[in-house]
Formats: sequence, structure tokens, C-alpha cells
Amino acid sequence: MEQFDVVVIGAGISGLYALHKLRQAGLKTRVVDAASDVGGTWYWNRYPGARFDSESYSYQYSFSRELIDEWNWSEHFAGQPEIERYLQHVTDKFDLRRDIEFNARVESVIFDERSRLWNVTTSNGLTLRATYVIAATGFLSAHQYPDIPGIGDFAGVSTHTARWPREGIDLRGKRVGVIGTGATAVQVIQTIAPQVGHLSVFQRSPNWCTALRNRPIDAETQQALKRDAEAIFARCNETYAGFIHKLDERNGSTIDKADRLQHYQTLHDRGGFALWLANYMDVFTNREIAQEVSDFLAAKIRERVRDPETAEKLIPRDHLFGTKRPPGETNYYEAFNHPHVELIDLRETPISRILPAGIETGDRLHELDVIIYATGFRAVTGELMRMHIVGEGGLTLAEKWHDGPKTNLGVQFAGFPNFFSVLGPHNPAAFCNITRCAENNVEWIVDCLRYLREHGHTSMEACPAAEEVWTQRCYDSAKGLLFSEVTDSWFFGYHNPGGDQGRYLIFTEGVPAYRRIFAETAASGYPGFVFR
Ligand code: NA7
Repeated sequence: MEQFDVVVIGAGISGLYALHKLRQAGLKTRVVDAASDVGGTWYWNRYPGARFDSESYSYQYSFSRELIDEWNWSEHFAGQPEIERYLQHVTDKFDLRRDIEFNARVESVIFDERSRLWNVTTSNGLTLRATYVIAATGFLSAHQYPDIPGIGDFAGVSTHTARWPREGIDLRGKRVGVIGTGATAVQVIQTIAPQVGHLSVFQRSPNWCTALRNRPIDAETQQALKRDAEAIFARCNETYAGFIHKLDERNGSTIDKADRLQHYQTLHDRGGFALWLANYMDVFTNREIAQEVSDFLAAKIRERVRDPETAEKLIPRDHLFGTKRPPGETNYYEAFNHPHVELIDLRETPISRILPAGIETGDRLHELDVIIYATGFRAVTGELMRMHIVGEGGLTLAEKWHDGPKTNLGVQFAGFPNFFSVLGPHNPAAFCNITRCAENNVEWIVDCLRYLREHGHTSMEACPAAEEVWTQRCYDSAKGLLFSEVTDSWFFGYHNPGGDQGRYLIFTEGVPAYRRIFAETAASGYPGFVFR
């Protein structure tokens, strides 16, 4: 059995960077991943239309000037194939592949109290021993199929978007059904609508979408983006959610209505998350402002969708704009103007079952050749809960978290010494530009390991009292924000089985606050953590 200083679970954005940093720190590291190649989210989610909702140049790694200079993003919001190529390029450039074990899904991570080492076993029969484990497993990686009777009976082709086959699926001229209308479904629907023979969109809840406004990056902009890269990253680290969009420090309630409406139009024209994250501060707290932005978008939907009945169905009534992460769209609403695209409102006629020939809603059968499940993930805790993680005294993580996750700073859990989590529950990740938060998390964890070594400590774990305080602080961070009232979102573990449901899973005091807390904790010798 080979022994390592660190086993990193996951070769996505976080895991790749962790490997690079751990090597620099002189730690013998092995990364394990279930996939056959690097990429994580960008390996698995290869469905048609998959792309960034962060601006490409704000999402890329910041740690190497050479990498920034040599990589040219072709679009403001790059698509999955380009992102995957980028991550492969990073892997090759920093010679990471030789320390990654592919096709190895982690099944168990068990703490051995005698040796005080972790034993990590994988689906391909490996057992790795390590002093430290870093779970870089992502917070939207445990994909979920809906619980619908007959789901295995369908005679055609079906897939979850997060398991889209590498060889693709030929959808041309086919009768296709998409279940879900979240960010993933929006990307799929707007992309495949012009190709398919017939498209049935099964919608339970519509979402407020923002206009993506994707476009190619011209040569001049390319140069400017490279020149300004450090400033772009610095700006992201100072904004609430780590994006280049900075909240307007004015409250909308203090501005004239005409000026407000003009401002919404300007942000809508800018695209991406501008309407969400560069809007007035009080869009997250003031019901009237959030309602006004919702009305602004509803008017756009009515303008763009020809059939008034369909337009009304695409307008959310159960939540205000900004209270869920908004999908970025390009011609999504126009897709419903094609005569062969049909919207099925599951609130009116729920899916009763899946039959070999298609999907039945009420007493109507929608005959299909392909079913696409864009039904999301067991969010934030999903992959951690899927693995059999056993800490001190035989305590499993599933037992510890039966009533929702408990963490200190979102990185460590009491009873699980030397186990670290990147972008897990209770950090801003779900509300963050991922790479910005991943780099910050990874650097902090690698610094912890350096600190341990330099101070002759053998282990570090969260202190239970600090964990209670941090967990409560995460719940409190949503208080006063409108999205604390919308509990049927993945921020609240809505699609998760068990104790997560209704528990707020994220730290939402903002990225700058999180970075500050991290820095202060490290500078003052890690209060809230126990060392041996
Ligand atoms: P989401 O945002 O969780 O969306 C999942 C969608 O699937 C959503 O529309 C759900 O409707 C729908 N869903 C889930 N279960 C069912 C059943 N049983 N029947 C019908 N519809 C169902 O996941 P995405 O992959 O789209 O996006 C995740 C994040 O990835 C996104 O925020 C971006 O940051 C990137 P519901 O809303 O629950 O009524």
C-alpha cells in the first residue's frame, strides 16, 4: 500500500491547483478521480451548450503569468470544449498528470486511529494511505435523477446532462424531452431547439434568466485582458461574489424610478451576471427593488415570446429576481417561438410516469426518442455524503451531518483530523466565481499544512465549539437577504435527501469577508482549530 503525505480527491479546478501547490510545498501527493481525464465539472458536463457563466478571463487560474499570456480565450463566456482544452493544457504545462490516478472513484475514506493515517479506497481496487486528505470534489458533482415512476422503462436514449456521453448524442430531427429549467436546461434548450425534430420542455419552476451577451474576444481586447489580468483578479477578490461585477453601493430606493429603469437596461445590455451582481445593493434586501427588476425581466419575456400563454408560464411567480442563481441565456425565450418547441407546465400537469414510449403527464403521452434529465445535483454536500467517510471513533460524516453539515470555516469538520474540504458547505463557493474561491481555499489549506510541519504538529481539526459558531454564522449570513425566504433552491439543499433540506449551506457575508477571516485566522495561529 503506497503512502502519501496528501491524497486529493478530484482532478477538477480545485484538485489540479491543489496538486500544483502541494508539490511546491514539497508534499508527496496523489490525486484520484473517477473520470478518465482531468476537468471535474468540465469533464462531466459536456452537454450541448455547456459554457461559463463567469467571464472567461475572470474564471481562469491566476497563479501563472506565463499561462495567462499563452492562453487565448476565444469568447467572453467560453464553451465546455474550450474549457476542457484549457484544463488539459494546464495539466500538461505543469506536468500534473503523472500524479493523478484516473478511473478511480473514491468509495471510502477511513481514519485509522492507530497510525493516525487515512485509508482511501477506490472503485478500481486501490488503497492509498495518507496523512492528509483534501476533498476537492466540487459542490455540484453528485448528479441526481428525479424520483419518477418508470424511469428505467424508457425505450429510447436517455441521459443526465452531467453524464453526457463523450461521443455525443445525435439529436437531429429527433423527438426530445428535457426535464428541468435550471441553468443547465436553459443552456441545453437554447442550443438544441434549432436542431431537433420536436422539443418538449418539462418545466416545474421557471427561473429569472439574465442575458449572457456572449461574443468573440477580438485581438485588441485579448491583449488588454492579458495586460490587465492582475487587476481583474484583484477586482474579483474585492467583489461580493468574486465576479468582475461589483454591486452598486447605492440603494435603489434612493434613486429616481426612471434612472433605476435605465440602470437595469444598461446592466441587461452589459450581460452575464451584471443585472444580478452589479445592481443596487438593496436588490438582495428590498422587496420593491427586487420586484421592479423582476417586472423589468417579465416585460422582456412578454416582448420576446410570441404566444402570450407560453410567455406567462415562463415568468416565475414563486420567487423574486436574484433569490436564486439566475441562468444566463442566449435566445432561450426565442426557442419557444419555434412551432416544434412545446412548454409543458408540470405545475398544471405533473409527470405521472415514464413509459417505454415517452413521458406521461396527466393522461397525455409525450412520445419521445430522447429524454434529457437536466435535474441538477445533490448540491454542496452531495459528493462528500456519497463517499463513506469515517473519522475518529468510527463516526461517519453521514452520521455527523444527519441534521445538516457542520464545519469550521467550511474547510474542516470536528472528529475528522487532517481532512480538509475545498468549496464544500459553509464557504461562499456556490455564490462565487469558482476559480477565485478555489485558489483562495487551496492556498489556505496548503498554508495550514506548512504551518503544521513547521510547528511540529501531526494533526489539525476543527474545534467543536468553533464549528457551532461558524455553522450558525452561515445561517445568519442569509438573514435579511431575500433569498433566505426562497428555500426551494439548491442553496438550501432543496433537492438533497435527508437533513440538508431547509439548511442554508453557504456562507454569504461575501468573498472579501471570507478572505479576511481566512487571513486573520492564519495570522493569529488558527484559533478554532485543535492541533496535536
Ligand atoms: P438546478 O438549478 O438545480 O435545476 C434543476 C432543474 O431540474 C430545476 O428546474 C428543477 O425544478 C428541475 N427538477 C428537479 N427535479 C425535478 C422533478 N422531479 N421533476 C421536474 N423537474 C425537476 O440544476 P442545474 O444543473 O440547472 O444548475 C445548477 C447550477 O449549475 C446552476 O445554478 C449554475 O451555477 C451551474 P425545480 O426548480 O426544483 O422546480
